[in-house]
Amino acid sequence: MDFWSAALQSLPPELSEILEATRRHNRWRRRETINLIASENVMSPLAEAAYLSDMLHRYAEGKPFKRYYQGTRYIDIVEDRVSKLMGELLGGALVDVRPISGTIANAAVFRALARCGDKAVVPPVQAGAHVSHTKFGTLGALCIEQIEMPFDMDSFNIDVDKAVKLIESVKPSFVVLGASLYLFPHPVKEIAEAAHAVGAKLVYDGAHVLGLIVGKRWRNPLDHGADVLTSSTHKTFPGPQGGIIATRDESLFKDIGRVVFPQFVSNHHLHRLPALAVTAVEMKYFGEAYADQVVRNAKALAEALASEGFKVLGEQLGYTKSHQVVIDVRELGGGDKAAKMLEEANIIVNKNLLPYDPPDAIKNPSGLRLGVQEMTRWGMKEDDMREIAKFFRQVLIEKVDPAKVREKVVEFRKSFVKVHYTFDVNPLEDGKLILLE
Ligand code: DSN
Repeated sequence: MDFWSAALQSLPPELSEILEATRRHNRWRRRETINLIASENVMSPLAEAAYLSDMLHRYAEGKPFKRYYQGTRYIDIVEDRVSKLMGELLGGALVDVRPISGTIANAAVFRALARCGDKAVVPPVQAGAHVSHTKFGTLGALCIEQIEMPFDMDSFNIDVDKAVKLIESVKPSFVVLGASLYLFPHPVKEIAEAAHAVGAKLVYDGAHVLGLIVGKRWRNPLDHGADVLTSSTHKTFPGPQGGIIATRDESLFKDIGRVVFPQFVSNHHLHRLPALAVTAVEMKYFGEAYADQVVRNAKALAEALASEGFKVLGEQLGYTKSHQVVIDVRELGGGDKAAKMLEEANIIVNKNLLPYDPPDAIKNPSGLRLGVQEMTRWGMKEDDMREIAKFFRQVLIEKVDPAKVREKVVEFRKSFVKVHYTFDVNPLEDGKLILLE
């Protein structure tokens, strides 16, 4: 009997059930599924090892070297260095690494830029605005009015002329660009000029594309007029779950920092920081190769899905320039049914509203959103994307029994067990500690 099975037998049943479910999750999601959730990724074994440090027990309110607690001398070094590393990756920026998520980063920036009753112009929800950009989420909680920018279906992008006119007439406190459904870069320069002309700031939510920005395969919004970049650190940027705020404006950085703490974080979950530092250094050395393969894989998957008979959005524009591919499965029963069928075959995706869906289609929207960043980290290339497209066809078009496709998916996945674009150092013995094997 292996260590794990013996340990489970000696534990109370309620605990062994939870730990067994955790072990099964690990095996299933890391070894047996094709994960195409566009907002997820995996850290390297080195980053995972760094994540499991004593810092996860400690407190360090405040900023490095100016704390409200004793015992932080090494935490200060890590936080100071990782902020600088992230700033370098963004072409020179001041970076606050304390937000514990992208939503908290947005909350702090929105609060620093606007008071209750002010207005914000944001992308439309169906075209990918994150929930924190909306009246249902953070904007609503801060009582800032949400005003949606017009979207142009032909360019699959913000309608620049109409958005500029809207900003001129609304005179918001800030404008948000960046999205969660995101195929082509938003017009940062034009919208920044319009925002600045009415005294508004431009906030760019780069959560989905941070890894592509630092890998130089997506425009850095700070180079094109955005005043501040918010992001999570675990989507295309393959770090621990968490958030950052970056800006080149020293005075804005100070104003935002005074809101981050004490208004939106007290302690900031310190164990993220060494893992974020490892990921930042990995991205410094391997980020361009990784980001390059991500965008190649996304394009290859889009083209392959189109040739397998799927309606892939963005065809006139080359399908995608990001890590995402979007398909319309309305005629195949809708996004809800399609996502569940794919899960039966161990292919994990999420259903998604499309820009032309009515907002109340949220339970069964037309679309599926696919992201290739995690499978790229596991070493997949363009040919593998073509195999994945065949699995999609078998499940959703040919209606092959998903259990039969699942067997093929599990077999296919066996070739991809090592995280790429990282150093050849593996303190976890190929994930054994994490997998609890
Ligand atoms: N809602 C997440 C997503 O895009 O999947 C981001 O927080």
